[in-house]
This record gives sequence, C-alpha cells and structure tokens, in this order.
Amino acid sequence: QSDTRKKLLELFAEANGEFLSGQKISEQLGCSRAAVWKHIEELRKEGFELEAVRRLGYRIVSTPDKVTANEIQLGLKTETLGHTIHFFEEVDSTQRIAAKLAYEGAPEGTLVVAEEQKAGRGRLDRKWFSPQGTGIWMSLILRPPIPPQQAPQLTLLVAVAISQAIQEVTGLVPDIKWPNDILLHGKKCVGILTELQADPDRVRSVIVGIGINVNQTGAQFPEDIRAIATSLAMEKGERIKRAPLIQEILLRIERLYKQYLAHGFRPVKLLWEGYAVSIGKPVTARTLGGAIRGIARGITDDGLLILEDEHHQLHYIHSADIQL
Ligand code: BT5
Repeated sequence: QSDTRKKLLELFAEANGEFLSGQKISEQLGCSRAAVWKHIEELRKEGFELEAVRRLGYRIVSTPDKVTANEIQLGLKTETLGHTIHFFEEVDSTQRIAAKLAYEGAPEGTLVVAEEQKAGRGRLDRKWFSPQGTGIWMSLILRPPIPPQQAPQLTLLVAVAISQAIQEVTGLVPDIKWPNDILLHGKKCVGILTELQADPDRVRSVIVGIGINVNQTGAQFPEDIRAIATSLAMEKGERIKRAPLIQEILLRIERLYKQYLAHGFRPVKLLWEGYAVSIGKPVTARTLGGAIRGIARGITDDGLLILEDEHHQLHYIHSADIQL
C-alpha cells in the first residue's frame, strides 16, 4: 500500500469515472509511464475493471466487492478515519490485531479489516459468525481524551453512525437495541464490540469492533442463529457493495465523534433515542447478576440503560442482554 498507489486511487476518485491520461497520471504521481502501467496492472489483479484507450488514457469501469485498503480508500471522504488500513484475507479476529496495533501506538483512525474471521467474537467471549466475503468485519482504533467510564457512550455513537450509514446506502431504516445491536425487522444484522485499553483515569485507546451481515442469504447462517439474524441483502432484496458502505460508516463515525468531542454526548443521545426500539417498552435485562424486568425509560448521559421495575424503582444498567 504505497503512497503512489494511494495517490493514483485519489486521482481516479477525482476523475469520477472519466478518462485520465497516462501523461497526467505520471506527472501527478511523479513516476514514469511504465510505472503507471504497473500500478494499473496491480489494480486489475485486485479485481478493478479498468478501461485503457489510446490517447484518452485510463478509466475505472467498476470496482470489485472487496474490502481491501484500495477499495475502501478510493473515494473515502474522511479526514483521519481509515487513512491507515490493515487488510487481511483471513484472520482469527480483527479485534485482536487492532488491540495489538493500538498497544504498539497505532494512530487514531487505524482500521483493521478482513474478508473472513476464523474466531470472530462477541461480548463475553461469545462467537461472532464471520464467513468469507459476505460481511464487514472490522475494528477501528480511536483515542478519545475521556475517562474510561464514558467509553460506553462510544458504542452508542457508533451504533447511530452505522444506522445512519445503512439508511443512507440501502434506504432501510434500522432499529438500535441497547447497547450494541442493530436490527432490521427485529433481526440482528450488526453487532458492535467496544474494548478498552485504559489507565484508571484516562482512556488510551478504544477498539471498536464492527460486524455487519451484508450479503449472506438465510441458508448461509448457521442453524442456531438463523431465526435471530439477517443480512442487509436479505432485507433489501439485492446485493450491496461493502466498500462504499464502509466509507459511509467511517464518515458518519468521524462526524459524530467530532461533535461528541466538542459538545459531549447530548447530541448523540438524541439521535440514538430516535433509532432505539425498546424505549417505553417492557424488557428483560439479563445481567451477570441476574435478570431485571421493567420498562426501558431511556439512557443516562453516560449511556447507561434506565429500567423502571414494577415497584417504580429505577435501575441503571451498565451491561446486559436485552430481551424485548
Ligand atoms: C456482538 O456481541 O454483537 C458483537 C459482535 C462484534 C463482531 C465484530 S466483527 C469485527 C470484530 N472482530 C471480532 O472478533 N469481533 C468484532 P454479542 O452482543 O455478544 O452477540 C453475540 C451473539 O450474536 C452470539 O452469541 C450469537 O447469538 C449472535 N451472532 C453471532 N454471529 C452473528 C451474526 N453474524 N449475525 C447475527 N448474530 C450473530
């Protein structure tokens, strides 16, 4: 992933499907025409369809449905998020790799993304089913200057950003189920896992793991989650390209994140409540300490769920599985 490659992709993005002359490309990149040709060949190998016409030059006809760094960075409009991408065909878990990179000092906005995870995980070491080529399996490193107890707010922030992006790209309107599920027609299509590296008073890094079922068919889900899981393609009735969705997600996260750092959680909270399914309804919260049944009254400014039980007592829930 050289700088030249990155620049080349930027040039194509600016060209917006029009031809770019070989001359212009070599000038802009500061490399020879032969080197340009080599880069073009490499893009072709990755599945980009490029048309070459004498005198006119090159133009991108189509991009593959891959989630390589090139694919994600072509047309990416963010200022920092996703500017460094570590792509893998196959990993155990992007979460583990991102945690290691964060520990070693990787900058904010670093993204780890894979076509397939062999040991994708959810909360409490549950499994996250991440088959090859059909979903978005990625982990984003953030370094917010906040105390650790505020970190759950970021899960909610990311849930809002992903919901907005799904709505923008597919037209489908998702629901958020506190804290970390995004649902379409009552079935889970997105899971978010937020993990921390922190000192007692300050977050060092937050690793936001995002799993999205994009193009699976119903039959492709293992039996134990078939009844509770869905994909964007199943709900939309057509396949959806993953890289543009990732771009939109990164852009939305960046926008909300900036707003959050400047103005606090309030604006995010209002947006979150607009997507939340459970507010005002009876739910059961299964926590490690037992189950609590009550009416979900909303979330606190820290992002905790407020449950009102039958004795009108309020419970503030940090972490739980919610049954509607
Ligand atoms: C989550 O956990 O929902 C967080 C999932 C985070 C996955 C991402 S992918 C990239 C990054 N790398 C990782 O290794 N992880 C992150 P939780 O709320 O605990 O839900 C887990 C439960 O969801 C499982 O016990 C299953 O019941 C169900 N499940 C597993 N795979 C699923 C899938 N693909 N779609 C829908 N539900 C699934």
